[in-house]
Amino acid sequence: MAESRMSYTDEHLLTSEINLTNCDREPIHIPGSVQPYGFLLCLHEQTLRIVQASENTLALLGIAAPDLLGAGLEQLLSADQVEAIAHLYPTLGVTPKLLGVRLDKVAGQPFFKIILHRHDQLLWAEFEPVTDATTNALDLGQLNEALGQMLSATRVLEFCQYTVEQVRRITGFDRVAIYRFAGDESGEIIAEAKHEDLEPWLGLHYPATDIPQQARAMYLKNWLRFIPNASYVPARLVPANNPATNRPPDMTYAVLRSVSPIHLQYLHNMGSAATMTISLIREGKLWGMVTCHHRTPRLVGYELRDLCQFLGKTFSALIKTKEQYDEQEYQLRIRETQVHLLEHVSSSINFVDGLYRQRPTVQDVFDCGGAAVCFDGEVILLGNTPSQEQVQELLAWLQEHAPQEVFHTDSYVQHNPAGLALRPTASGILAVSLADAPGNYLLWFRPEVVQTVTWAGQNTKAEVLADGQVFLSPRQSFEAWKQLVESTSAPWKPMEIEAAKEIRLHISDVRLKVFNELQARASRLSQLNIELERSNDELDSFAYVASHDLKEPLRGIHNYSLFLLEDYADQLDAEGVSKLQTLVRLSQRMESLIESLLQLSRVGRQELVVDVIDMNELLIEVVDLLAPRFEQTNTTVNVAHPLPIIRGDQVRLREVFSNLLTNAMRYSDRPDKVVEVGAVSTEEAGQKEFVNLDDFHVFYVRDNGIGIDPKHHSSIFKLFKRLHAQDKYGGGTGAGLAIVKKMVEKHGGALWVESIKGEGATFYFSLSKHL
Ligand code: BLA
Repeated sequence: MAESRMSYTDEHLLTSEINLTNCDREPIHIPGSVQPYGFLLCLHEQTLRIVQASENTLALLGIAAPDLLGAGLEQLLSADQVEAIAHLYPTLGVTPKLLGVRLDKVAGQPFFKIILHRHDQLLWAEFEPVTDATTNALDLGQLNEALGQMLSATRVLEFCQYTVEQVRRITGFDRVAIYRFAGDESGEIIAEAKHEDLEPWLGLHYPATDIPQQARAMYLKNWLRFIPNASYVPARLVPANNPATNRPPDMTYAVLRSVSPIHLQYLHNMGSAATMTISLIREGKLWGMVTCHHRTPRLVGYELRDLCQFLGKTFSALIKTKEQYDEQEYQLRIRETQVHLLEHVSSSINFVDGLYRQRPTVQDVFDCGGAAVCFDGEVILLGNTPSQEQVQELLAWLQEHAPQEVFHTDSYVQHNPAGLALRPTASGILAVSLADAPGNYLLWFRPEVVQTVTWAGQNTKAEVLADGQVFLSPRQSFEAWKQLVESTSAPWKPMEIEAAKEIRLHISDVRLKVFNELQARASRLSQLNIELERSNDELDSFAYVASHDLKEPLRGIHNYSLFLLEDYADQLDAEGVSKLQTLVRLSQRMESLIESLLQLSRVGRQELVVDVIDMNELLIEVVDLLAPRFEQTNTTVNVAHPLPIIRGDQVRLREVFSNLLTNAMRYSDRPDKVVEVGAVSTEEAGQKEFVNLDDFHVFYVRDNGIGIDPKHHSSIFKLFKRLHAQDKYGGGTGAGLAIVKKMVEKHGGALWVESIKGEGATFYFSLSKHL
């Protein structure tokens, strides 16, 4: 074999030089020999003369290879058969075409299948004998059944299981398995159908090196690799080089291509005498392989292999949808758990409780070993996790080095050497920060893959070959792989990271809601408190006034005066009657005082009915309503239109204006009373210290009346506060301004006065713009 590669030693390695570290460089596409269960003829592409033949033609045909060189196919085939090949020839490429032939011209085994393809300037004719030993039954019914079952699967594992069962049923191999590659190209047996005597391989992992790169590349081009007898003696090509190119021909597409000796040794170690491997390809990448093994040599006919290849291609076309189904299912599971979890979070008084006190907990959301809820200095551990102390250290590290909202790694030790101690439980970490407050995190942990993987042949000893080289054994492979994946967990899927982000958002939403609610409650409470205080004040005054000053005398005065007027009027003089009448009037006045009180308490209790109000219209209405009294008192009312359109309670604001206007009209001695109404402009506001006009509308009612001494400016808004004799200036109850004040306050505003005694007064009130 070495001889056949003489001219290639510069570029390629010799078989004797191949070891564990350099298998990727073994030139397996140019082995210069074939597996001897068939023979190979390489014909010159143009002349169609045989330029190379495998040396086993002698064994299979009784003709020595050198004797075939220079001849055409007519040496072996009938004219019809040659004609048939000539017919196929123009359509030939790397995809093989099959021709069944009976070699009448030669002695020995008469039935052959010729597998034809064109590649590397040669026409390749590979002859496979069809013997009694060939498993060749091609049954369309079987195919139908196989496909039917495969198509009925929805999930990846189910699909794989059906596939291995069907391939085993069709081919009769002792063991049929599906070997799926991981991101690092190591692999795992995820489905298996086997003879009951065999040890199961299901779940075993093998390193990437077990199928070197160049072999993988070849299995992408060539969907089926068949080794019917792993203890064969290779049959060399004669001559070794293609005379036209002076190098060994590229056997990538040759089914008889001889196998790497190192792989044959591997098969031997596995106890396998025959294998057939079907590529499973997803979107141009080798997704996995169906590997078939037999304990004894096993010849599977070309058509049956073709059928298996067909199943492989069908599998390849469908695997994406099955994976998508699994992904969606996992996503759905995540979603469902997420929803339940968040329900707990929302319904718990303390949201942290919702994260771990009942199932599903945070840990249940993802496939992970454990989780931790870290909040306000407390760390709650769930499942398999690092210790409290270690998690605290991790939190400190996260705060310093991973300030982003979501941090994930499948190898924490690569970020922080101290992570080495955490690797059994937390090689992989997914962390979401919960709040601005430092140290608040949700953490998910994934263990080191090495801890979870069953390694093929983990316990077998390394073999030392005769030449002293340590032969790769599964044990060696494990060590090599272990170094590669040490401290690494299964990766976090993008959908998991997304879900973690969502959980984070939901939680902060919930917390925000709770916070807002608390705030709203707090402000409602403080509002209530203020109102309570106010109404307490008023209630106090009311209780006092009502019980001592009003209620008792009212009852007595009213009853007695009525009684006297009715029964003793004729016994009294005019003055007496008048006094009694005054008493009755007084009691009536008391009644109106009580009425005002009630009105005030109503204003305090009732909610505003907020509407959009055009203040221009509202004032026109108010002024219209009061017009007769204005006329009587010779009062001119000027409204400085335009007034703004605002939000507020129509009825209340009408009362506000009506009250203020009535006051303005009343408290004046002037014959020409003028009242001005308007809204404070930005300009005016700028000149004085006004409330912020961005948040408030400010209105004023200005009169040219008697004015108010500044010392009374705050007391005039108190209940029943009168500055003047009761019957002076129209004799109100003294509740008006208190009621106005209350209404304005209900609108989120304030009422105040600016005035100098004798020079008129301006009442201002503000109304919130955010009602
Ligand atoms: C090829 N290695 C292969 C193939 C498989 C495996 C399936 C395809 C050829 C075939 O059908 O046998 C590996 N087979 C497995 C694994 C399982 C299995 C993992 O059934 C699991 C149950 N192999 C090594 C190392 C080297 C190596 C260290 O373990 C290199 C030094 C080489 N493997 C190697 C080579 C081939 C190969 C060169 C290509 C064989 C060929 O097609 O010529």
